[in-house]
Amino acid sequence: MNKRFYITTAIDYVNGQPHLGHAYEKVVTDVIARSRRSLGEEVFFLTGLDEHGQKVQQAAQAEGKSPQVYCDQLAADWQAFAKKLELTNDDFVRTTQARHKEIVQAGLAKVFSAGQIYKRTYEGFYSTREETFLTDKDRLPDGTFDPSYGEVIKLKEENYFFKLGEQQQWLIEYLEKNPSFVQPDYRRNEVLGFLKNNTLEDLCISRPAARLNWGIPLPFDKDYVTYVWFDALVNYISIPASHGDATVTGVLHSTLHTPHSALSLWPANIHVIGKDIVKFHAVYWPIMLKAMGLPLPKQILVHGWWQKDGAKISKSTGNIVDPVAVIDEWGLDAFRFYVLRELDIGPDGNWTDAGFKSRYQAELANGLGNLINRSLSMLKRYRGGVVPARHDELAANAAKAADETRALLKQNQLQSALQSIWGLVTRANQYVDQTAPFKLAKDPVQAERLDEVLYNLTETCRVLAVLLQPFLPGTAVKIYAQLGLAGAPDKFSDASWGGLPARHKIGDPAPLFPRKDA
Ligand code: ME8
Repeated sequence: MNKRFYITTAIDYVNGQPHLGHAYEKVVTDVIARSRRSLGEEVFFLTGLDEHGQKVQQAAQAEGKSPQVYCDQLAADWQAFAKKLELTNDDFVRTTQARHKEIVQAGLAKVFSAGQIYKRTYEGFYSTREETFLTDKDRLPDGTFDPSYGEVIKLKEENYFFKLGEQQQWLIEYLEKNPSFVQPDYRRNEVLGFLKNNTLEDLCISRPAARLNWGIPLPFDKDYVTYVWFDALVNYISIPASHGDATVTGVLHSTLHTPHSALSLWPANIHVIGKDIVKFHAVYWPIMLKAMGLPLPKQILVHGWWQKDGAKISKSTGNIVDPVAVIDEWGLDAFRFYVLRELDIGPDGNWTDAGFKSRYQAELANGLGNLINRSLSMLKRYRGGVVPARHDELAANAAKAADETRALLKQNQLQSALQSIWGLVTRANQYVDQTAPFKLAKDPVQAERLDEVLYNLTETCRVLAVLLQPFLPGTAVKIYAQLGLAGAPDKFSDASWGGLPARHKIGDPAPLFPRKDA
């Protein structure tokens, strides 16, 4: 059994509806998953929901529902959202599932018996809104706490803590020896800086059930539930365990998997996350895994945050982008294209409606759409839709785009890969202008030259479908259908020049990205 290329997104808090940031992270992960499949790897792509915690408990109460009913209703919306984005996820985790809870408890039991979890009294400040303990270090210069913490109360409470103190040094060394563990580099440097300049305080991993009962009970003390991160992060291994992954089940026994469907998944190849949760993934998660006796993930890939019109996305101020509304108006691939082309994985991005429309018009409608439509329409008009003999005038351009795209996809450089693919789109559009097939068609002496030009254009359209498939899957399939080709353009090796045989008959051209001139 081969180990699969295992890639995950963060699991989203179930309170509220999905927004642009959630959509972006999922699309990025989907493109990486699709591109690895196209490159011939077996992939397992996991996404899902983080359903426990005080906020969910309170939101459910406010709506007069049980937390489980509340989660079930929202989970249906989030699963529909994953479909809307045409994600190719292989599973969808919900942290309220038995298969997840079992592994959270097994992990906690293991770390507890290894002496890494202990109980102590905490006395200090507590933010109910953020469900978090605060110290004097969290105070602003004027002595108050940031308003985002809401009401801060004094609290004295016994809780369970996970020992982190002794773990700092090996993690620093690990990060130094494994530069690709956290990417991009500047995020890795931030983590290293944090570890070198701070002493890690032990992590509180529980809440008393009397105060918060919407959580997974600690296996060694039923009066407590697991606090969010020891629950949420474990989804990355609980789902492999539920698929019989031997690395995880060898350490954390699972009774809930079907042995004949066993997959080999752990360690994850990539955890895709946003910049706000780097510390949890790059510091706490490796320490938790080591304490459980499991290998670390290969990479934590950190993306930036989207703003809209230069300001924070926020429901309360109404500064939002509703991905579903954008998709309904412009199509899924236009949405996927804009977020991937506009923002590299790493820096923060800024959504503007004008920027979106401008990329749609210039790059999709006038660039790609126009190329495919005029190339296929000319083949139809001048040659009855029948592909002429092979000719290689654009072969080197296509090979360059394919080679660059392959290399860039392997490095998760999605934005650069799109730039390279658009290099080919631009070159082919130029080629139409330079060779002017509409003029050649008027001169019978030029018939052979027209055949050459039409072959080059039609074959370039086919290569583009293959290169675009991970990014714009629907468009790629449409291009294939218009070319009269069966199946999906989902094997990168099909991008080699010359795939279209002479005398093949194409289908019917139709605009891919209708112009919207309003
Ligand atoms: O943090 N732009 O859930 P979450 C880009 N449940 N990405 C954004 C964003 C924005 N404006 N806003 C949020 C959680 N995100 C935890 C994770 S993982 C074991 C548990 C990203 O719903 C954010 O950075 O608040 C995170 O990666 C993801 O959306 C889910 O955020």
